[in-house]
Amino acid sequence: MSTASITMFVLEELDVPCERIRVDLRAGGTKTPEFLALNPNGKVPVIVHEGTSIWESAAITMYLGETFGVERNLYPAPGPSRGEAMKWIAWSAATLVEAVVRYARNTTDWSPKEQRNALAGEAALADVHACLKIVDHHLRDRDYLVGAYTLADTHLQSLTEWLQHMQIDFKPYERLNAWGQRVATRPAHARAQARESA
Ligand SMILES: N[C@@H](CCC(=O)N[C@@H](CS)C(=O)NCC(=O)O)C(=O)O
Repeated sequence: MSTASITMFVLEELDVPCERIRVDLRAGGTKTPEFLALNPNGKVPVIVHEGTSIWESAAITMYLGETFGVERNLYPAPGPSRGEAMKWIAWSAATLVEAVVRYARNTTDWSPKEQRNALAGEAALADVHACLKIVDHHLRDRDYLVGAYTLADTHLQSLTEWLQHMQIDFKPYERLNAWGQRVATRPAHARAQARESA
């Protein structure tokens, strides 16, 4: 499970032919000269399409959405709905992930003990819950983030599964939980999960 999972779920939904290359993060697979030539940040995910490398999971989801998703009814055509999809993808990758990473760095072995700060961890957890409350409220009168199911749902679902894995309490978010269950029934979701655990 890593940020690359998001791209894997997106590709599974789109069902476009592609070569997937597994990178061993613990063995320094993102720091080799070959990898750094594709992504100088030394992080997954990165995709190469028509000879161009694209990194940052949010940019990848949006790029794959506009390139392959519109004709498959998985990404809105240009216009306000497209803007909404981009809004949720960017928000997930920037605002929500920032709070979660801050929480993890202050409360888990993501950081050495001497760098952790319990109060900063508490504040970060409050920020994570504020984000989850926003999505839960948004889902009060709709089944998906933007009209019918889109790659914005794929992107956010991958992150919320990571949050659940991190033991963040989802009990207060009835609508978010119902949305998560709806998304999890998609065949592509099951295929991606099987691929991830293979
Ligand atoms: N903002 C980036 C974050 C990517 C990221 O942090 N990837 C981590 C895995 S979750 C990574 O590749 N870490 C390898 C390393 O730092 O060596 C994105 O959304 O794509």
